[in-house]
Amino acid sequence: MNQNEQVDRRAAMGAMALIGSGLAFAGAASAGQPENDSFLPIGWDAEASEYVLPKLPYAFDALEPHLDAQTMQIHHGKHHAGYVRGLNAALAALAEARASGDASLVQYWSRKVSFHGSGHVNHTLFWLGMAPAGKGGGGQPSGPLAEAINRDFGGFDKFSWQFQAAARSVEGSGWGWLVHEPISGRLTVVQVENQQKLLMTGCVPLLGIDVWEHAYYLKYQNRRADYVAAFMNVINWGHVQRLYERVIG
Ligand code: MN3
Repeated sequence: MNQNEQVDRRAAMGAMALIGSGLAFAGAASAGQPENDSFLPIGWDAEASEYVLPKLPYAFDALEPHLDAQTMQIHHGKHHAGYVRGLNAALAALAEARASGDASLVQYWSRKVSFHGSGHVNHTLFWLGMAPAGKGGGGQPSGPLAEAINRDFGGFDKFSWQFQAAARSVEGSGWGWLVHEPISGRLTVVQVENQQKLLMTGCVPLLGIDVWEHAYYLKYQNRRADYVAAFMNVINWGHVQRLYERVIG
């Protein structure tokens, strides 16, 4: 890898930090630590200096019946893998575009880096935000996260309604997210279109639900609301709590 590519990768990582994913890369920086300490293993191979598809933290069928095995397999192995490939390719193309001095090409590939990079981070957080129902998945949060949810939403049920309503009503493809807004220090729910549009700069993503049709269509067809309701049964609140506690320090 030449120096330009290194600079571009650093710039891309900086750009993603700006859209609220800086926390995720804290996990990448601690890759040398024991595996169980790597609480956000974003797929990054430091030796090859490229992004890689992280392994799912459970079997493809572990989230049945809420999320079916075939959807999980295709979503992880094809869609998420596609964002990883797209990100690596876009970064290489961006370096070439900059070297060529063509500003419109630089803009084009910057958009691709933003889209695929966000896709990679979003999906990593999505997998980690789930666990088998009754075995780490479902229920309600506790500790500081529960207190913050009570403070900022008026209780878990009101949060749950807001989160599901946001996810259900995304126009087209996108995500519903629970985020920490660092200026006010409050939690809020936001919609994201595609992989990154509408995201407020600086917000730190804590829990996301993918509402692209590829996330649910095989099992739920057009019934997005049923998929969103089912997702509530597999939320890994332990993971979200650890993430939140690290964010608020
Ligand atoms: Mn997806």
